[in-house]
Amino acid sequence: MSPYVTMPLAFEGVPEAEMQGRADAFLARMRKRRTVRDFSDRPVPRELIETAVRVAGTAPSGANQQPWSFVCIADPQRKTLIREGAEEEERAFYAGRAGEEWLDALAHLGTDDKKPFLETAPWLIAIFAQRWGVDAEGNRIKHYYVPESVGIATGFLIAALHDAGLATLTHTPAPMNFLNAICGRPDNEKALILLVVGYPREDCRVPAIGKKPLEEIATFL
Ligand code: IYR
Repeated sequence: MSPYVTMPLAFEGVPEAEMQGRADAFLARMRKRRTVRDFSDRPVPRELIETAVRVAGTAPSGANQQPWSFVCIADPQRKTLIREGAEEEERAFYAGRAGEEWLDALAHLGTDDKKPFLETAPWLIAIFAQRWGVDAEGNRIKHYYVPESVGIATGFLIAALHDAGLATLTHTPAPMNFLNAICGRPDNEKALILLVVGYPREDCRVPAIGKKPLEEIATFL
């Protein structure tokens, strides 16, 4: 067990008169985020990706175990392998594995089993959850609240990439086991999300959908 050691909180407050303006500006910025499926091949500097992953790494996590691995892929050969693996799963999914109810729920998004963006977009970030940790002697270390922790970190990552001026797609080919071999990740890690990152293609269109209003998503007691 590690000892409990403290340090001063370097809390950077915001002057009260500026708080609502800051909150409104952040909302306006986040409202511009859209999930994109038509990517351009315009390159994105690695440093931008590194910075966004550093933001993800600031997320809170169960027991501060930070049970995540972000595999950032620009290598065209690996991207091709990922496209092949994903499209194989997606063909089965759209051909019936999903079931009618699920396919009905997706109809308004216009998705299908073709995933050319997995080769076109400059970066893929495969996000792995470390279901358990491994210590120096190879013993298993229990990890806590893993899906919650990785979900929060992924939210930070998507927000950081958007704020930097990039587009993303939260892609979830299922199952994603094929990613472990391509990304060289061990068995204790499970791929949760494949984030596609880049610029939208000039002629990119997105589904005409909106977000629920506050009244529908929040209750104040
Ligand atoms: N993984 C498939 C299907 C899919 C599922 C959900 I839930 C979505 O919101 C979107 C797509 C695909 O990527 O096409």
